[in-house]
Amino acid sequence: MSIGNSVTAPAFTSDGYMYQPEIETLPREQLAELQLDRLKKTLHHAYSNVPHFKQSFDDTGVNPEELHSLEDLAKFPFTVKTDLRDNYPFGMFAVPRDQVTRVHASSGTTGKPTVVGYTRGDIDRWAQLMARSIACAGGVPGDMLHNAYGYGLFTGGLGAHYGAEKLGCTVTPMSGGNTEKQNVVLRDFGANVLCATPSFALNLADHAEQQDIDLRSGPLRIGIFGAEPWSDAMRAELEQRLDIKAVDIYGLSEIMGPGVAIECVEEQAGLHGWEDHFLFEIIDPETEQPLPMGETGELVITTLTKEALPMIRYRTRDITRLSTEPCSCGRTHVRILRVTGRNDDMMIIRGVNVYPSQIESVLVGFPNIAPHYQLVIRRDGNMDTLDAEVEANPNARPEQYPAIAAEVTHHIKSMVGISCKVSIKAPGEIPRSEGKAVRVKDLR
Ligand code: DLL
Repeated sequence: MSIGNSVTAPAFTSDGYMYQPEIETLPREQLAELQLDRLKKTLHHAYSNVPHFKQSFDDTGVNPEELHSLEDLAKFPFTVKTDLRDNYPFGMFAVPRDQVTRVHASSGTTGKPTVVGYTRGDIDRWAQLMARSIACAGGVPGDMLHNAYGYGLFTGGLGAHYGAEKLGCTVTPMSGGNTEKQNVVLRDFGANVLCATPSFALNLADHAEQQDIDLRSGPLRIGIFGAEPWSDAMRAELEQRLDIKAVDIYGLSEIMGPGVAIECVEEQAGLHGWEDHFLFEIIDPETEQPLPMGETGELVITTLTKEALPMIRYRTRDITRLSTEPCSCGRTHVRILRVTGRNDDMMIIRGVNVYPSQIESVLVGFPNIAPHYQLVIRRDGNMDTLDAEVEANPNARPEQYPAIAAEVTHHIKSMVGISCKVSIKAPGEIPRSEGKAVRVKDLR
């Protein structure tokens, strides 16, 4: 397939409907053959069309021609989040901008977001993978699906939406927020499937009780929860309070969005990572060497079918381990065990990714504020809250503090997208570091 004048994209088939049990249960050797074929195409595509990849491959002394086995991928350089920032906004795209059907964005480590793009084919494959994921969670065509993932630059809303439509569900595009209205709609529309962050789902359950809405006795069967870490204890609580099966879904914008991996409803024990579209590795984050199957480390993902934004060995910063133990559902695709944390300082507050450095870059713009701050994360009921304690500049008068706090709150909301309670402290009140500054206190 030829895209534009000089750019060639590999012809990844975009076969109509999603549910392809033969792909999901393909013997692992055949899966590996498919991966190798697609990996070769992806490396060529990235090297020929993205200056960043040409440069980084050349600097490392590797060439796509030198990849003969999946193991050879370990010779290729990693891609990290700052590579996207350095090529902001569209410099990592492997197709001309006018071939990009949609963009999304996630938090960058500074004020600049990380921009990702999709061709029409990418959007179609994403919808298929999300449809496959919903089916893996137990959703069926005809289900009423209430989508409480945020619509907008975040990939959650539209990602789940297109997949649900592809599967043949009736979608309620609720987006986030409006807790009480959500519960009324959930009940009145008779949702069978709820897509939300787990913390928001718990919040919905809390409010339902206060609203005297009984979600347990309705037709709700399945919760598809992700975008933030959660635990088996939370699963048990959600399943009990909503009378559902709750499954974990994983994804990240740089790779695609939701639908990179999901638990099957049969076992609910580890997320099947869709290996016909992605290649998963675990590395030791210190030595950066691949670790054997089963060991815990950082998840690294290579895309195998992305046209607009191929990603080679993307360091997710997510800590987990993989398993190829057979699953009772019959799917052969690798299982990614629960992502329990990250090895960088990204916080996830009510499903929104936030780096302390993003807040800092807002604070430095204010003349009345000193460069001393602390972020405190608490759990209020089932929702996370973020407080910023910020020190005033000695020139600011105490009677000005409330106005400064209001202005900073407003800027953080509009620049970072998170509601954060700001309190202004007198000079000297924020504890000074005796080494590495402790910017974040997580009291959850
Ligand atoms: O959170 C995509 C998504 C939307 C996934 C809806 C699932 C459902 P980003 O905003 O780019 O994309 O954030 C990606 O969120 O690297 C993890 O640190 C974290 N994350 C996502 N899913 C899970 C999960 C979406 N199930 C980052 N468990 C990732 C733990 C998760 N962490």
